[in-house]
Amino acid sequence: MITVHHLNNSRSQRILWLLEELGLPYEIKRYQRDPKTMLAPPELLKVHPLGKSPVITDGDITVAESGAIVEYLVDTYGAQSGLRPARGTADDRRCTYWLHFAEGSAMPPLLMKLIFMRIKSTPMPFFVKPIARGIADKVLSTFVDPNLARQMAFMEDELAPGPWFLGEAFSVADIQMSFPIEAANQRAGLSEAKTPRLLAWLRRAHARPAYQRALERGGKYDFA
Ligand SMILES: N[C@@H](CCC(=O)N[C@@H](CS)C(=O)NCC(=O)O)C(=O)O
Repeated sequence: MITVHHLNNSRSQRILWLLEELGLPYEIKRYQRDPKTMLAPPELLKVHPLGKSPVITDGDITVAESGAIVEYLVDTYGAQSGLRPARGTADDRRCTYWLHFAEGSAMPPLLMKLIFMRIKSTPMPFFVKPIARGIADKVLSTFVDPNLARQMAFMEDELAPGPWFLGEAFSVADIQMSFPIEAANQRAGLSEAKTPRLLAWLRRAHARPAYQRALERGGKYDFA
């Protein structure tokens, strides 16, 4: 039996989605974020030394890191699913690109956005506030926001052939890309004016029955 070590309101939601798309049986072991720090509880350290989610266990195999989990599940159980193109093809190279892009390129500026926005609203002594805010604004305006804008424009262009990241075929690339696009929608503001394809992609993804089933099983998810 596959066990998903699922942190509430987190990236592990997309692993539940993939499992639902694959129609595989699985169980969920739930972990709750600390409401103040938003960090994972220490019990997750018993599953993997980094104590982050998602992690899955499948018998005596433990797999961490969303992209690696997605590859493990689709390669082990999804040969007939059509969710990953045949290896060595142009579509496969494109799929692998998005599997890596999601965490390697898309998430870092989105995480920086979250952190620097939080710094601006964190309670602190009044005389430190203008300095902290000044630094946060500078990092946001000179580095984070321009990178996010370029990245969102890139993803928007890549969806032109649409409707999915590989064109006609829905794939694990879409599942892996769901978290950065949901986070971009929340933190950087997708809009009909600038990113209509990303918004339409998000609506299509969220309308999939497997996505809905994963939401029901996963519990409250603020990104949907
Ligand atoms: N690149 C990793 C990121 C893992 C990660 O940062 N997960 C977050 C949840 S979205 C987490 O566990 N946060 C809680 C913490 O850092 O304590 C992946 O894709 O699996």
